[in-house]
Amino acid sequence: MTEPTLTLRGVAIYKGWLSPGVQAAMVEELRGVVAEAPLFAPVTPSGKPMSVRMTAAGRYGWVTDRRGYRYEPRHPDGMDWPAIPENVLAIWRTLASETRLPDCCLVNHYTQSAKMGLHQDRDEADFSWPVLSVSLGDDALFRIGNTTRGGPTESIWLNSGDVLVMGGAARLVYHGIDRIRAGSSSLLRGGGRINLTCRVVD
Ligand code: MD6
Ligand code: FE
Repeated sequence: MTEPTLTLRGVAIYKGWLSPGVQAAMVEELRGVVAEAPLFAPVTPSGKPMSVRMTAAGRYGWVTDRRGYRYEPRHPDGMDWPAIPENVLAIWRTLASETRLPDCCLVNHYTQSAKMGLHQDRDEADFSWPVLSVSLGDDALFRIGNTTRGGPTESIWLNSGDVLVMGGAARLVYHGIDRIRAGSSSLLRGGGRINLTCRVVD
């Protein structure tokens, strides 16, 4: 059994899980993903532009636009989503499940001013599967709340190479990114942060 470095409100956090070499290899794999399925600027159902840019890999990608939040089998430009990178699947097998692989690896790109409001990941069919996330590049202040809106929250800085698993009673906790520490990592040419979230969708 692999023990997390710490558990915050039921969220398992594996600090420094990925070596610098694996992080660099993953960035190369992600360059391939983005070359096939370009980052796009999503809009919330109410019409508000999000500050992150997004793409995905796997059988499904998570998208949002005026028609709502949902999983789609194709990129908004019409192409299939690329395969989930092997280095990402390897982390999933070790920390999430060996019996089922994720259907979606959502890729979020943050510039220095980007953030993500408190939300639940709840567009999947079966919440018994965990969501696994990987942080690459600049540090991010991650906030974790409760399974209902409101109430106290706690925050932790996520660094490049950290992996987090949201499962069990913590599967539906509210969470978000308050800010990015620009220039804190040299992993990504041009700076910024990439967050990957892997999910079983249907
Ligand atoms: C981020 N993460 O780290 C945003 N969702 O940029 C998420 O929204 C997230 O880290 C579900 C599970 C783990 C996560
Ligand atoms: Fe999330």
